[in-house]
Amino acid sequence: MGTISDIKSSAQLLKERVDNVSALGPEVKKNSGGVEAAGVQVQRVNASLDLVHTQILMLKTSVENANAHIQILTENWEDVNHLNAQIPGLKKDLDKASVLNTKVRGLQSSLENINKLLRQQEPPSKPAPALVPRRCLTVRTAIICLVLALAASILLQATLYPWFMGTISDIKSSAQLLKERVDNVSALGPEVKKNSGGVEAAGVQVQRVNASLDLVHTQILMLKTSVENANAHIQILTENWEDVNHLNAQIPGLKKDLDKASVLNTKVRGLQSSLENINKLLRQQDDILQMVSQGWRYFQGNFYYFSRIVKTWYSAQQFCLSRGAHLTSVTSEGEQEFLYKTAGGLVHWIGLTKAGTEGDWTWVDDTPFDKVQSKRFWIPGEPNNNGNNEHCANIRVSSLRSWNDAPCDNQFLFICKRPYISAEP
Ligand code: 2F8
Ligand code: CA
Repeated sequence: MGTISDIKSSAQLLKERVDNVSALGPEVKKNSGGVEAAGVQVQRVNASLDLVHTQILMLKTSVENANAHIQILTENWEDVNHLNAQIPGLKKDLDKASVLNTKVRGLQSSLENINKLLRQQEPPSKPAPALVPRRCLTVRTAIICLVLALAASILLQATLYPWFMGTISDIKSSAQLLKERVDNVSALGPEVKKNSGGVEAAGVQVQRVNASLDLVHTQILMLKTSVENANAHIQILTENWEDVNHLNAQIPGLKKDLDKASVLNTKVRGLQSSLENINKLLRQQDDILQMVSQGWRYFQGNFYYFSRIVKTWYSAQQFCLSRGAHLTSVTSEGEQEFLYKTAGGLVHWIGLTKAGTEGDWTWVDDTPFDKVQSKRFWIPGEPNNNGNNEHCANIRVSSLRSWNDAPCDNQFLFICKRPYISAEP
């Protein structure tokens, strides 16, 4: 019995472990589905990241181009600023040049006037020298002075003019250079505008990409959590599967033990069944003994009570009813034999009476009356309804053919019959 108990315990343990593993099956399936979905999502995220990476590279290139343009513009602006710084000096030089120019023009005008005067003062004919010696001296002095002034003017003009012209040329060159630089800067204006718009759009896209990356980061964290959960479950499952493998190794031995237990169980069940039958029979015997002790007789599944007092047919039936019985019916030759022999030749009422408009014979316990089969139990010549008042039947003699019809109000001994119904199914 100890071995069987051990086997049962082991089988129970095995069942619980298998149940645990089975219970985890849907969870594993679910997690497996989650991991697969996570894999698909990771692939999608990777594809998105590739796209984002490509966009970032393009943006980077755009930003580098913009930076290069900005660098060029910055340099040009520096040149412009440098030139702007020179403008006040150049303006001063221009003012000076303008003043000098005005002076030169004045000198030129004076020179032209002097020349004009000289041409007008030349004598058409030779004057007498003796008459105008002092006046001639004065004129000569004036001429010398004028010549000296003219020479000085020419000298000054010859000296200053190249410097003025050089300065003006420099100013013109600088102005031209400045103009070109300003033109370059103006030409770069739309490009700068365009690049500025591109940089702003790039900024917006970078913000969007950052938002997408935040979302992707959140999803990756969620996926990471799911994968960690799945791993934890897989760990548990792996441990359980190790237990299952260990238990599986014990199964052949357990099966042999179970076969032995099964054989023993069959034998025990047989013994139990026999024991139950014995108990049932004992209980039936006890019931029968109890009825017999109260004056009942047992025959083929029925108890019979043979009265010791006489009663009319109806009163006898009432008595039987009070004992859970009826006046007896007779349905077989064996029963008939049992009844007439036990009656011992004394007249006993039985449960046969006329009923209905036709007055057919009827069993009082509702057993169907078989007229043909019952013919053999009547005393020859009976039932004769003697005196036209015989509507109840009795066993009159100790013989197979023992029935006689008699007046129901006559008092005779009687026989009750009660089927034996076991208290158990
Ligand atoms: O001879 C048969 C005849 O015998 C008796 O009557 C004289 C019976 N009467 C009683 O038992 C009361 C008849 O029933 C029976 O038929
Ligand atoms: Ca009769």
